[in-house]
Amino acid sequence: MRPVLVLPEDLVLHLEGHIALGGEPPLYLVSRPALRTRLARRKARAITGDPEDPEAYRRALARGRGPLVVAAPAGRTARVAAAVRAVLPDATVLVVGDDRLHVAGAITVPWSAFAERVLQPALERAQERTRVEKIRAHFDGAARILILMQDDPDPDAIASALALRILLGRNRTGAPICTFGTITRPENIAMCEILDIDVEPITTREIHGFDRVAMVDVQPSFLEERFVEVDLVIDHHPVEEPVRARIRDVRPSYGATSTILVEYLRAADVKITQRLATALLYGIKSDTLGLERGGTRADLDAFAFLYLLANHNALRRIERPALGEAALDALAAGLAKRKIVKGVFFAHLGPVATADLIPQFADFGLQAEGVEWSVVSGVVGVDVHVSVRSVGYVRSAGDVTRAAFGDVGSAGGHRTMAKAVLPADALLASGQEPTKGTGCQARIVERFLRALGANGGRS
Ligand SMILES: [Mn+2]
Repeated sequence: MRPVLVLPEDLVLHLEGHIALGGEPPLYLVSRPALRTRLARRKARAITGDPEDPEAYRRALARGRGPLVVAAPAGRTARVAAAVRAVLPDATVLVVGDDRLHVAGAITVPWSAFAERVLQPALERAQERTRVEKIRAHFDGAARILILMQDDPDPDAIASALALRILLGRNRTGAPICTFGTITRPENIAMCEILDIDVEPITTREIHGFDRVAMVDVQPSFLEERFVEVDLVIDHHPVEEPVRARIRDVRPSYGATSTILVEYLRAADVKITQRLATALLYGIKSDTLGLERGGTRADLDAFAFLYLLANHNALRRIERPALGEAALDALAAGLAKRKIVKGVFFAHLGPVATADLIPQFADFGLQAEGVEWSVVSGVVGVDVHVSVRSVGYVRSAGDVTRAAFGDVGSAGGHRTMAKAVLPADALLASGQEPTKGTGCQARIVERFLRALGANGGRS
């Protein structure tokens, strides 16, 4: 299985011994003595011979069993590769040549791959670097920088804010991470606690205490507050109104703002700590539903890069918030009274202390054997919350949920996840028959199955 690399002569000239295959320096077979001398000067092992002559390979093999690099004279690459295949039928052969090159039994690398895989990424990286330099220059010398997120910041915003602060070389005093609202989702609160990220509330008045304003994962027009001047906007949401900022980087094709920040950090050679990697990985994961929704090649690259650096124990603790006694009781009761009808898992949790228990349990419901849908409900104050999950290859969860509950309250969602919030009174009174004896769950089962239709929601 000796590896043999067939390269055009002039490329070998440029590489000058910079090839190590599997850590082993290769033996070069070249036809021109001048090239052999040049390689020898670089301490590379080289022999001369006609690369289409079997005798040359016999001599090469006599020098050991390591990898072989064959320098093919101009225009003879394909013939040389074919000769290698004939003399060494067991060898792994790789040929570099023009885009039409095809050699049976060999792997070919076309010249265009050099542009695509080497030049293009390097060019993109260089561009990101220039962008980072421009941003740093603009924020340089500012005493206090405001890093602002949306009103109920999500993991993508929080991670992006932290990354920007680090990119600018600031700390929590010099560049606080702020919101006009508060963080509500338990996972997001857990993220800040476990990763020690401080998110501070801010009022419109306090904005004047800052020299520069940067927004991440949000655009000025999305906020009610009006800004005289925004210095920087980094976001991936579609642009609704022209973004008014000194520097803007809005990439609607990206699945997460965190991905943009990862590209910045990598281009600027900023060390990404385990804590920052964990935050950014969670940011991309939650915004793209684990790369299932809206994730692009860029998100995938950033994800793979962060995956190796992140703390997966911390991530697990963030994604699965601790359940208290009351939550466990609600889940036990819901599980005991579950109903599985026509491939739909139904569970009603009754009054719950935190609304997020409902979607969490809905995810779990999908694991029941033979189930394609999970519909979990619970009472939050005067409302009934319904979380719907589907396996994905059935009708859109958003459509079915809207059809089932849209006339009673707000309902909607996307392909595999949907939600409805219904006033409990209206839900109970909404049946055509007298509602006596039928509680929330009966109404939900009846409505959902009707909306799903006779074929169980198969599209
Ligand atoms: Mn986002």
